[in-house]
Amino acid sequence: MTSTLSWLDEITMEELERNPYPVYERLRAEAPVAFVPVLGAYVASTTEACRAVAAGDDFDGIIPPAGGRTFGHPAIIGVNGDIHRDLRSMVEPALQPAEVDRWIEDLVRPIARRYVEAFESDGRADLVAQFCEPVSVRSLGDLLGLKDVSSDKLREWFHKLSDSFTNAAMDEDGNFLNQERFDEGDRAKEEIRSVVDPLIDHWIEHPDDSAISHWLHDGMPEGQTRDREYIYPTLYVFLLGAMQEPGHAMSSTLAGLFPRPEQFEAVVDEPGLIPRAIAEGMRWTAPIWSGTARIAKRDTVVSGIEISEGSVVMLSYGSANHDIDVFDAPSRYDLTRPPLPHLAFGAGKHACAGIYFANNVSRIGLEELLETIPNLERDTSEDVEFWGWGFRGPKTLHARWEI
Ligand code: 261
Repeated sequence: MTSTLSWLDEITMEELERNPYPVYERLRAEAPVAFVPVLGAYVASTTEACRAVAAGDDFDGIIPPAGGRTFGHPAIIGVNGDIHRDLRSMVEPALQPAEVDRWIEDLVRPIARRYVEAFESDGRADLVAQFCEPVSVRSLGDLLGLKDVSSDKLREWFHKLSDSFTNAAMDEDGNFLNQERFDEGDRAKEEIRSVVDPLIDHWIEHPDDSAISHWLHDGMPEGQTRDREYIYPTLYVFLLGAMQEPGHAMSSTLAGLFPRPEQFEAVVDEPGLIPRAIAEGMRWTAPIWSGTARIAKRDTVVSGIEISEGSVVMLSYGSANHDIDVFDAPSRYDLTRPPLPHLAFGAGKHACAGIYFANNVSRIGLEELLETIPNLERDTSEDVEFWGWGFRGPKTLHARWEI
């Protein structure tokens, strides 16, 4: 497969991960669906193309190649039909708004308070490592039943799985260019299994209220449980994306607000604006920037581009959210822009199942942070470096305040 636009041949993984926006601005203008050789796949870059591919009848879900290499089969993001229905029915009960509302306050607020209290008298912190990531992993970790796995270990796992999942670079023959970038992910999975296998052994005999225990038992005939090999790929999906992304949502929102002191202060003064601030943060820097894909079930046309049966199309939602046809001055974080729907949670049958949970973790986290440290400011002696193509957010976010 070759591309018709020769500049596409020059695109590298490194430039996409450092800053995908210039390449994607050109893609949106010249080729809203285009084959990108280094990815060995098509990318959809506009709002229209992403919606058509994500939610259209001509496409099925498929896990991107490096994701499949990382998670194995059957991961919830890569299956369709009956298996997909069963896996959605397995994860969805705990994530329903009416269910989440019962325990989200009691789960997340003490966690957020504990992490902010640990540094509030320091006058400075890296909010990514000391707040956003720990609050994100501890909240989901406790929900899943991983209470005895430290937050640092859960952070290490999602970073290693993320690095493996996004190791997308391919040669012309469709072989991965950086085999060794999978190694750390493989070691993380071994460690995950050594920790989670004994927990599963326990839950099989002694069901409890943890989500993983429910995954094993719910909807199964009396005396039977889902096979652990069937559950693990979807557990890896959670241990990556669901662990990482509420943290990205919080850190990108803060990074967007910091250079706009009047908007930052408006949010501190009126915490009811926090959900709006988070929605704009996720519009501005979609945490799952280009992490999911579809496969064409038949020859089809998207945004005027012919796609043949079997083609894999990456959904670059982070680019769709910067589509000038939808968002005015898209690269600007602006709390006051018209609150149009964005694509950070995807669309179609594989749209995010955790929207309500993730938004509430992020909301409660930022409420606690801003209430405790209302005079928070970015530490301008340190840079803010956003990184990532598959998943994107600030690598660090140094802040200071008067104590
Ligand atoms: C919970 C969502 O997790 C993911 C979503 C898309 C790609 C990889 C993930 O782990």
